[in-house]
Amino acid sequence: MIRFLTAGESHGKGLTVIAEGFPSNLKIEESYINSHLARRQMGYGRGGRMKIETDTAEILSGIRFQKTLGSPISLFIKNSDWENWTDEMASGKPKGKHKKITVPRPGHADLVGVSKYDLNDIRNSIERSSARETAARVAVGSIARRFLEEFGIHVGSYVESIGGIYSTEQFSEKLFNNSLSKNFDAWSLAQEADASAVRVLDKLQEEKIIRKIKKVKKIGDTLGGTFITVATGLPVGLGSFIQYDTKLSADIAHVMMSINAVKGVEIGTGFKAADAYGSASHDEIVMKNGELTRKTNRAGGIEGGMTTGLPVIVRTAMKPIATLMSPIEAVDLSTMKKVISRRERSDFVAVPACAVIGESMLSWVLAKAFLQKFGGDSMRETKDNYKNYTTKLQKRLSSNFRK
Ligand code: EPS
Repeated sequence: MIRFLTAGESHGKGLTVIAEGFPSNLKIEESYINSHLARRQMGYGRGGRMKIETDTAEILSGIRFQKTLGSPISLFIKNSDWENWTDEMASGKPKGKHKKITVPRPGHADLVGVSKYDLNDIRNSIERSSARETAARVAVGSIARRFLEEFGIHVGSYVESIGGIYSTEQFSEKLFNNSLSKNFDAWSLAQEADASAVRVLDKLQEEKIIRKIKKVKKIGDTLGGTFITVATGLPVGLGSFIQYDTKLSADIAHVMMSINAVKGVEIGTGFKAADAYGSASHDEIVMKNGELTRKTNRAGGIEGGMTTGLPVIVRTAMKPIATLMSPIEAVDLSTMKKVISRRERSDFVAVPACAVIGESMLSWVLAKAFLQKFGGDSMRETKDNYKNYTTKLQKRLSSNFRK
């Protein structure tokens, strides 16, 4: 069983993450983790903070000579911006007078945060609710990703839309139609997306989106969007139908919804399937080259809460960033009078980054389900268990049902 915990404030010294439960002897390098942290920082439409930070993870424990020890892995990501906040974010006595934030931003955790935690400065709520925390999730997700790679499982994503601008090409339809070659791997999809400034797969769409972001920047507004996360190379049967909390689909929805600003998740054709006939919604079972497979993958690789062996496909919706430069109504808590909401440095669009965070969270739940099924204290043991199950699967199935 793997688990992780993150700690850290947006403008504190940095972010810490502790992960536990990975088998020993998994090869991993700091540079690998950092390459994914850099991907999270990309994307046209980010704010000033990304110019200050070059996120890198320092390994504090759990890894020796580029291999996991089986002990808790702890990572530290320094906040370069901390230097500008040493007085404002001091853990000791405040130095002199400091200005409290009294106007909550609609759409952010500000108002509910100060109400719930009995705080007298909105800064105390902003710091932990900030999406800065997702850097720690990408760092820890990259360990899960490295683990999955050892089994030929790859995770990738692309941005489907920003501000309602979609491609005329239906890339997701291609995924659902299972028209991809067996060698298709989700990482190549991610690399294709990484080559775009907004992580889309269509040049014309990219141009339109950049034009819209430029416009939005000018008027001080923000945009949201949708992205598709894909995992390939999965074995049949991760997750289970036994209990509500063992279904992999539920775990996927949980981790995706846990990402800041995410408001919707679909697996496979999702909400569209609700409008279609059953005969046009399910994936017919066929024999192909002596193997059981499906004609389509509308289920998005999950049936009964378990992996079918086809790519897992998840669509996620991110709402527009809640910090606006343009006016939006709020109440100043120091006077309880109407005001126009406060300005604060932020991103204009963070959908490309959100997609990378989505990859990290999907990697995490898949690695968790994988280790729940195959276990193992060392990579050798996990690999033996995996091989034993996967090589005998088809044979076992046909001998069980032979007349
Ligand atoms: C972010 C760091 C934050 C924001 C952004 C994402 O840094 P700062 O507040 O210093 O500008 O840029 O956070 C949000 C959009 C948010 O709503 O909290 C990061 O590291 O990704």
